[in-house]
This record gives sequence, C-alpha cells and structure tokens, in this order.
Amino acid sequence: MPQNIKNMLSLYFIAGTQDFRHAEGDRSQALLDCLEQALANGITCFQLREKEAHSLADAAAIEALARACLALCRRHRVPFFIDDNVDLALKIGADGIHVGQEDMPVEEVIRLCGGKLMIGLSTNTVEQAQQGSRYTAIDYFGVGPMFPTQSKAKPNPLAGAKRLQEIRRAGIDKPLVAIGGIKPHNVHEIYATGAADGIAVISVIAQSQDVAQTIRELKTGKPEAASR
Ligand code: TZP
Ligand code: MG
Repeated sequence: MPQNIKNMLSLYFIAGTQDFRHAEGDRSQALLDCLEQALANGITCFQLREKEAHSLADAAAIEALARACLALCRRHRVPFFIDDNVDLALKIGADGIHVGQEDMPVEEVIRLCGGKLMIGLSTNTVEQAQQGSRYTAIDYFGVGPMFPTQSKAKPNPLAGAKRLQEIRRAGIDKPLVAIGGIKPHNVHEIYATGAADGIAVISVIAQSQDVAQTIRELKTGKPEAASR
C-alpha cells in the first residue's frame, strides 16, 4: 500500500478496547462500530492500541480484533497500524507498526519490519526526535502529549504545541503527528504551529456521541457549538 505519509497523518484515530469502557456490551464490537463510523467520515489512518489496564489479555481475541479492524480499514483504503506488537503486525499483514520509547527498541523494529511495514515512533523531546532521525526506515514521529490526556495511565511530561515547533526548528524533517488531549476546542493551537502534518486522537472519537460531527470539528478546527 504505497502512501503519502503526510496525508495519511492528517486525522489519525487510535483506539483499543480499553478506550470503550463506557460502552455497554462487547467492547470489541463497540470499537469496531466506532471505527466503521470514523472510517466512513474521513479518518486517514487507524492504529489498534490494545494497551493499558482493561485491555484484552487473550492473544487470540486480540488477533481476531486486529483482523476485523484490518478488514474495515482495507474496505475504506485507510492504512492500519498496530501499536507495539511486531509479531501480530507481521502475522496479519498490517500496513504499519507504531512503537514508543519504552517498547521494542527501534533498531530491532527496523530489523524485523523494515521494508515490510511503515514504522512510527513516539517522541516527547527534541533529543528523541534527533535520535530517531538517524533512521530512514522510520516514517513518522508521534509528538506528545500536546495537552493533558486521560487515555494513558502514565503520560510523559507535557510536550505542548511548543515542542512541535522546537522539533521543526531543530531541522527535523520527518512527518510529525501531534497527540494527546486534542479536542475540537484546542486543535487550532496545533494547526497554528504549522509544524504538524496531522493530529492523532483517541478519546474524542472513542467517546463521541456523534462521530461525523466530531471529525468535522477536528478537521475545521471549529466546535459546532450551536448543535451541542
Ligand atoms: N501518547 C501520547 S498521549 C496519548 C498517547 C497514546 C493518548 C492520546 O489520547 P487522547 O484521548 O486523544 O488524549
Ligand atoms: Mg507505544
């Protein structure tokens, strides 16, 4: 699946079953229902991030969920990433793998996945982005958290929109996707930096009562206040 990475990062939805604790009934099905709506309404990338407390423990259940997500993403021609599970990503033929600083070392990820999967790396500092820039096999950096987030038990220190600019000013030219606490009311701060190629969100879509509206708001940078 050849990709323009910058376009792909425009509106990147990330989720796992732990992000559907609010849903009644089967959380895997709730995730798939939400993903289907998000795909139909214009997300440009999806990452299955089965992590944190309350995520699925059973490998077969995770694989089944990943395959179902992949099928939905394929139908909408949207790239499908898996967070921090190289074996699963290779096994099911995902489009990409995303890893953080504390996951499998990126050299190892590149050794196993280079040339086969797109590779994303989470960064929190200019130094981490500089380190990651040494590897041409890394396709993009996640940068965050931009704002406080409830979706990660132990978030890194706030990076903020300023960090995006610092990373760009340090001469790093890889595609950047901003993440962490991004909502319709604050997304303009990210767009205003001109430094991000896109935004990545979990809760604002996973918990949305109206996914189509939320996606419109994220894209335009304007909450549709009248309809709330
Ligand atoms: N990495 C940095 S912040 C974050 C991750 C996975 C969570 C983003 O979730 P939300 O709900 O959009 O704040
Ligand atoms: Mg990670």
